[in-house]
Amino acid sequence: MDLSPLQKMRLKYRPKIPDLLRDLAAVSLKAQPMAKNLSPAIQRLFPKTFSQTPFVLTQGNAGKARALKVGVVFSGGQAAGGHNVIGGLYDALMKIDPKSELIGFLDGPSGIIQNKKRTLSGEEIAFYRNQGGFDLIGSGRTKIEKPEDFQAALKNAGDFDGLVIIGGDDSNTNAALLAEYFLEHGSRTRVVGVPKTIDGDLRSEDIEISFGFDSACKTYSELIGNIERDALSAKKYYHCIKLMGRSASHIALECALQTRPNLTLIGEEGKTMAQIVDEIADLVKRRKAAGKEYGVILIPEGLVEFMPEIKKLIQELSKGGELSSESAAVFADLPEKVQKQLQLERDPHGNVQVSLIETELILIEKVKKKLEGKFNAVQHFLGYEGRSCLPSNFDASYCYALGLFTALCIRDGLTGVISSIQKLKGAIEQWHLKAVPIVDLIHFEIRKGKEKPVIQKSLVDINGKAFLYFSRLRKSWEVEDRYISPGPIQFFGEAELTDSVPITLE
Ligand code: FBP
Repeated sequence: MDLSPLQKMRLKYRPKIPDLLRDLAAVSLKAQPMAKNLSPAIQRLFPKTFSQTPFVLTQGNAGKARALKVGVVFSGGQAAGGHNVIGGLYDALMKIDPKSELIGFLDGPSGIIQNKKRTLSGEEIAFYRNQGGFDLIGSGRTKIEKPEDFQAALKNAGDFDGLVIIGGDDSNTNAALLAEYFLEHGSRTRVVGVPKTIDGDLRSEDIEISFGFDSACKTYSELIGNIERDALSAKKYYHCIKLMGRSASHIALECALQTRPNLTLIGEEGKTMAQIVDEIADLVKRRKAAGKEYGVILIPEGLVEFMPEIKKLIQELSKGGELSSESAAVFADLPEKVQKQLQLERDPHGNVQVSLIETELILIEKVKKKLEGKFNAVQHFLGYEGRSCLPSNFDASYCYALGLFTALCIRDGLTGVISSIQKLKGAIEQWHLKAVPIVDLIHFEIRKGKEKPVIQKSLVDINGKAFLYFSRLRKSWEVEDRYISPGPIQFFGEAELTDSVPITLE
């Protein structure tokens, strides 16, 4: 791949780092004892790791270090900043002991199962610093699931000091299961997860945000702002923009706050399809009465699984057999291509492939019918274009610090934990670093008809600060055009422009 002048300049960017990560030999991880109340089922599944406490990074001599052999894998969808996690890992390992080795497993978890790997050199990594994508080692969605997958992982990575899994909720569930398996089989390999996903749904009290969310939302907001300006200029279309973000509507909420479209649907509000169609039709009528036959509507891709009519239909379709009379009626009334999209295979983790379902088309067709054709809509999907952009300064620094910290978790012998950085909206120098036991985030869910342990997805909290702030403002954006066009991610200039954090984090 050749680099543009901007990409070349970004290679030289030095991410800011928290004060605690300046001298790695002068800090160490300290246990933070806490009362735990995990279900017996979790305790049975994770007998070796369920009692793990969180650890926080504090000043204090780390003791004698030795060379470490560490594997790293990208798992799942791309998210800007991943290469900086690898850069941070590599730099920390070299500081711990220059004889350390960082090994990249290729093309996702299948690389661990099939033993496809290569040692990463400093020169090679230098070419990927502050760049988007995961192409240094590739990514994939294979799930380490079958007994033979775990055996292969033990064979191929069981003599390492650490294995770093950079992934979302499903991949970090895998990290917890692998950590347990390695311990059970006497392996010294520590498994540490890194919270990645543009979806922003890997959140908890301890994980403020996953990396990639900021850059993706900034990229989408730039494009939404451009579309708003176009709508305001031409005054002839309703732009219906589906936004990536499986299940949770965090991306739609963040982009709405950044761009102020006329309507943003939030799946977690739990509206039915009929209610949503009425809401859009009513908006169109009210704007027409104000002389406006254009507008911008944001639709989260996960909405399709929140609308009860479609949710039920998807469930019945995936069970096979005959549809109930209600579902059959809903199905018959959908555009033919959406009917096919609803029947696509699930991904290896059992998720409905919502990015391939044209939810915006379902709504456009229904609103058109209701308004007797008087809805001049243009369909958009903003998805993959936000996952591999040049990372924002926030994601570049966040990811670099995650990489440095993850190396320390391995150096200090932690396993079955996920790296977490806290106080992210404050000064980077003051960020807190914590290793959170993954088992604490796990619960049971039905996937592909079976009960499975998974990290609970964090949805938009409709009683939370961010949503309440949005819901106070949104009425005033409906008929009046209060659009904001934030422009592209900025890398040079005032800190206010270059170093902003997501609004929903604030
Ligand atoms: P992760 O959960 O792996 O980070 O992926 C998230 C995501 O980008 C979703 O927003 C989207 O629905 C899905 O991946 C698309 O999957 P694929 O890349 O397999 O088409």
